[in-house]
Amino acid sequence: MFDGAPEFHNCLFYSNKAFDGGGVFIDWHDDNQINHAKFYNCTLTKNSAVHGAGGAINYQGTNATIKNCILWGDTASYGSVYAELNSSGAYIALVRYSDIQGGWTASGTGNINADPLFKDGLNDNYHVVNASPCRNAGVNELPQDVGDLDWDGITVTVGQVNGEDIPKDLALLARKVSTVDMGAYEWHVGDDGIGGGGQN
Ligand SMILES: [Ca+2]
Ligand SMILES: [Ca+2]
Repeated sequence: MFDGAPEFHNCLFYSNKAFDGGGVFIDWHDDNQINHAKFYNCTLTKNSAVHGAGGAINYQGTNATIKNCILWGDTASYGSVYAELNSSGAYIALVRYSDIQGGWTASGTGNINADPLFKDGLNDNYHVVNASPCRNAGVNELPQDVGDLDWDGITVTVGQVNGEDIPKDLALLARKVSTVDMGAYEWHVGDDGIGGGGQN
C-alpha cells in the first residue's frame, strides 16, 4: 500500500509472495510519522519476500504499530534476520505483546519468540492450541468496536443489550477470554478437541 494509515484488526495474512514485503508492503505516509499503519491481533505466516526483505511486513518511509500479533514462519531471500519485519530507513516498528520469530528487541514490551503452536498449520488452521505461548499473552488495550470492525453488525453503544466492548476475533467469537491472546483467533474451550480442561 502507498501513502495510507490503515488499521488491521484480527486479520490473517498467509502464503502471500511479493518482491519485498511478502505479507504487506507499506510505503510512505505523512512525514510526521504520527499516523501510520497499525496491526492489532493479526497473524502473518508463510509469507515470502522472494527477492528482498520483510517476509511478513516491510515498512518504508513510515512507522508501524504491531500489537498482539503473531509473525511466524515467514521467509525472505535476504535471510532469516529479514524474514519477519524490515525497514531500510530510520523508521520504527512499535511492537508490543507480539510473537516475532527470531525475536524483537528494538522497541516495545511483552514480546516473545516462541513457536505459537498453531492447531494445524499444515492445513492452514491458524488457531492456537491450549498450550500455546500466545494464549493470554496479549494486552487488553484494544479500541472499542465503534465502527463494527468485526463486521457482525453489533457496535458498542451505551446501554445496548449485547453491545460490544471490543471487536470479536476472526471466527466471530469473544476476543477477551481472560487476557487477550496474540493472533487473529482467541483460544476457546473445545478448540483443541479435548474440551480444553475448562481453562480460559
Ligand atoms: Ca485469552
Ligand atoms: Ca461488531
